[in-house]
Amino acid sequence: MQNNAALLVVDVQNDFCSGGALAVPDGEAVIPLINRIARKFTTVVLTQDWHPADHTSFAANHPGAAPFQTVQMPYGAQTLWPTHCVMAGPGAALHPALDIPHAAMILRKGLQRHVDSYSAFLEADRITRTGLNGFFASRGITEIYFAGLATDFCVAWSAEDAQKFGFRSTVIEDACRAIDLNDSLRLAWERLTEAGVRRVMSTSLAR
Ligand code: VGL
Ligand code: ZN
Repeated sequence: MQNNAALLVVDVQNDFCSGGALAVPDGEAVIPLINRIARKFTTVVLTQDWHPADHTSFAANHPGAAPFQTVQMPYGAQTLWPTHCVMAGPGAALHPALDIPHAAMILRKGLQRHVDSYSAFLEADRITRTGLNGFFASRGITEIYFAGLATDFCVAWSAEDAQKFGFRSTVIEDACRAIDLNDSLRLAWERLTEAGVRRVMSTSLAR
């Protein structure tokens, strides 16, 4: 892979894998594949969903609400989730089988109590930047490949934002798994295609 291309490995954390608080079906299946793909890239960044225990995306913090319900936040609709990826807790840790020693950075997102952040670039208020855009830009990265969990939430939002920030963005489909809530996977691919994000299988990646 060219040195202007980076890999973003999204939220491969215990809570999104089997036995986790918000387990993505077959989530851990992406790990061996991601470990192999990562070796093709000089620049790899990992993300961690990283919430305070009182985060407003947790159904438990809305009296009477249940997980997977939708509520209105000042920035728009917000799905309520089971309590997951509580900062520094075991569920928030990267999955122990993830093996990417040359990852340059780990970016944490979703730290603000009142704002969720599926995207690794822009929080859900669509204003607050994480700084990742600057990290990639200052290293001369122009292309970003995406893998991880979940296809239809954090991967999709990150890839769409990356494309909007001017990076040529590609989702590696077989290196992701989806939550697929209320048709969210189909809608995510529709949005990604509309935004100009490319979709490939890992077998088509150059060495
Ligand atoms: C995610 C729901 C809530 C994700 C994070 O990583 O896709 N999904 N928080
Ligand atoms: Zn989250």
